[in-house]
Formats: sequence, C-alpha cells, structure tokens
Amino acid sequence: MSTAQITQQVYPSFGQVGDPEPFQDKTPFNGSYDVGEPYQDINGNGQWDPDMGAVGVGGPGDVVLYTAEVDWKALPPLVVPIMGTNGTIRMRASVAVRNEPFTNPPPPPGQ
Ligand SMILES: [Ca+2]
Ligand SMILES: [Ca+2]
Repeated sequence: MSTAQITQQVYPSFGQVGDPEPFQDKTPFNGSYDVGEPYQDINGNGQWDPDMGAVGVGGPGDVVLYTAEVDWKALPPLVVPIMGTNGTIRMRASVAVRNEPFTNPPPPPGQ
C-alpha cells in the first residue's frame, strides 16, 4: 500500500474547473494555443496553461479542486509483464468545493 498524494488547484468558478486559459487564436486559426498568441494568465505563473488552476487552497469564495491519487498494487504477478505498470494501478478521485466567503479578520459575534 502506498501513500496517497493530495493536491489542490484553485479556479474562479465551478464552470472553469479544468478549462484552459483563454487565448486569442491568430492565423493560421487552428483552435489551439500556439507560442506567441496573446493569452490571459489566470493562474499568474507567466505562461499559458491547458488547465488554468492555480496551486494552493485559494481565498474566500474561490473554487478549489481537491485530487487524491494513490498507486494501488492490485495486479497479480502473472499480469504484470502484460500490463507493464509494475503491478500498480493509479487510483484518482477529485471533488470541487467552494471556500466559505470568510472575511479577514472575522466579524465580531452577532454581526
Ligand atoms: Ca493557434
Ligand atoms: Ca498561466
């Protein structure tokens, strides 16, 4: 049994989870990003990304996609040479949640 890895990616909304950063397609119009085309750097890493998610846990009201991955040793030894995965299967589960609209500092009780 191996250890699970949990990652978080932050998005502006649920509808943008997994979406690429917006870009302006230039000639030849091919519908995909090419180096040099203007783009909107949503995650602020200085480059165009096919997934706009930013690393971190986000702020108030942000949508955060939590993904857990674990390599599960599930294949019997006779199947390992055929599958070529060292006998492991990568298991992955994700859930997207919206952070509370908290304020910093929090308002006094009763307000
Ligand atoms: Ca293009
Ligand atoms: Ca980017």
